[in-house]
Amino acid sequence: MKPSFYVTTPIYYVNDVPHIGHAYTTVAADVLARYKRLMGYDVYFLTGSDEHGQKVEKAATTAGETPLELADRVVKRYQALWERLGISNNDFIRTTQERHKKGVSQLFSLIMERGDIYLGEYEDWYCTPCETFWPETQLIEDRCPDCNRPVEKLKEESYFFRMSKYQEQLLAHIEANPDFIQPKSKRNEIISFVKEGLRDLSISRTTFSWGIPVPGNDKHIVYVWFDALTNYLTALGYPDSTAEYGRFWPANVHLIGKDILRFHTVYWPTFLMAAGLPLPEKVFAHGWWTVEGQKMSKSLQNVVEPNMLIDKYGVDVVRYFLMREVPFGLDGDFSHTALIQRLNSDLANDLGNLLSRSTAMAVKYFGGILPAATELTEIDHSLQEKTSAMIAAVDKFMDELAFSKALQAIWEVISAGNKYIDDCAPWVLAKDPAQKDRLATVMYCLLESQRIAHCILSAFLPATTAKALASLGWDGEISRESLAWGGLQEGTTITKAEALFPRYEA
Ligand code: ME8
Repeated sequence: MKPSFYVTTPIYYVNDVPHIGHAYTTVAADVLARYKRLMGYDVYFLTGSDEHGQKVEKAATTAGETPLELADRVVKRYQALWERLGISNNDFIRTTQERHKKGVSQLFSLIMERGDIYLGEYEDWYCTPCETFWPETQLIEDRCPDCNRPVEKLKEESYFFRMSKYQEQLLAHIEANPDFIQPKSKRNEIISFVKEGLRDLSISRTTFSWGIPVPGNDKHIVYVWFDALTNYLTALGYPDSTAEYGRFWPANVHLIGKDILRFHTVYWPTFLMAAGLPLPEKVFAHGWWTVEGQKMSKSLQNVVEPNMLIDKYGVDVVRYFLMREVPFGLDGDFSHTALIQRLNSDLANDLGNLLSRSTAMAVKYFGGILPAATELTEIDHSLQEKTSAMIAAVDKFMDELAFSKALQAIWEVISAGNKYIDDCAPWVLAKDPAQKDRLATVMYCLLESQRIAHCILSAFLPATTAKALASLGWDGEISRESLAWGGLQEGTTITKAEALFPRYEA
């Protein structure tokens, strides 16, 4: 039986439309899901939308819609974008779905029955026009940080989660599982935060109504983060003991942005501990994208819209740029100049050019019929070994979610291919009939190395590699086995590849 692998993205708020930041996490999860599938895993890849809460309620009021009308409209934009980006999610969960609401009520009740949710009073600074509570530390000169109006101390009845009780257990878990929070810098940040002391957490609201009612007391709405985090369980069918739940929980990795690390590594694990459920294996927080050096924001009108990028450059260029430009875990900056540089140099010059040169030679010298390799010389062995070593390197990097390094490892083989052509000079061999066998071996090694590179690259650039593999005459299944040297068979039809990536001239 195949091993299982469960990867998730955050569920995105529907009060915003998708931008490059949302695309980033989702593409990363997709690359990982595709890679694991090709390596023989049974993958469950989940994404979705976070549709409850005050922010969505307010956005709907502003737009003159009901919250559900707003959600129905915006969720389509996410789903359409994921389709364009080639996202291969197995499921898309919306928190307004019955399956989700049922699971959230059940989890809330369960934790309450086990004694870790209690009714108490919440007291903090309240901004009436904004209907928002603020902790003292967030006030700006004693006023609301959003609207700058005066705030008042207010008490509200609230359900609390006994988070304080889990402080030591959580610390022990983080200590015992060094990979639970990644990258390491983020792990240290959370350890310090937990060590400062965990307070009980208010997990219900009475100041608005768009959400899931607290079981048995519908004056209260379940706190939006309790609601949202539970999606990772409800998508698998929780609370029912479905086959998916049994097979895929606990998740192998929650991919998130660093903005929501605390929710995923303090709140979520303690909720699960209180419910007696297993914790996810890993939470990986990636960095933040700025745009041309500035924070992305509606007011600066610099929000990078992924559809526009796809129209302008093509889907795989966007996927490649996001995964290659910035080491996963660090902050990065988006600029058209940097993207065009990657496109022209890595994709058009290196990858695309190698394939078109090689396939053109196969057509020219062998009528497009792949010859057999005869005896491999040192230079051929070296290309073969580089290709095989790349597979192992990529596997290690993918395990560390080092997407950029994985791509660099693949590009070493691409560069080696380009150098191999220059060193072997097939055009010289072609002039000498006595070198026919040598030329055949060179052609074989050159094309076989690229077949393997494109097979593994299919996790990153699925549309491009499908074209490349077609021109290499490879219609086999892309799997772990297909990464072994020797897959291309003598007699295979090779067709000259069109430029995979036209150069972009600004
Ligand atoms: O936080 N750079 O939803 P959200 C990189 N609904 N990634 C970015 C980004 C940027 N500039 N901006 C956004 C929520 N992201 C909750 C999540 S999960 C149970 C609930 C990405 O729509 C990144 O993945 O605000 C971040 O964590 C996520 O979008 C936040 O999306």
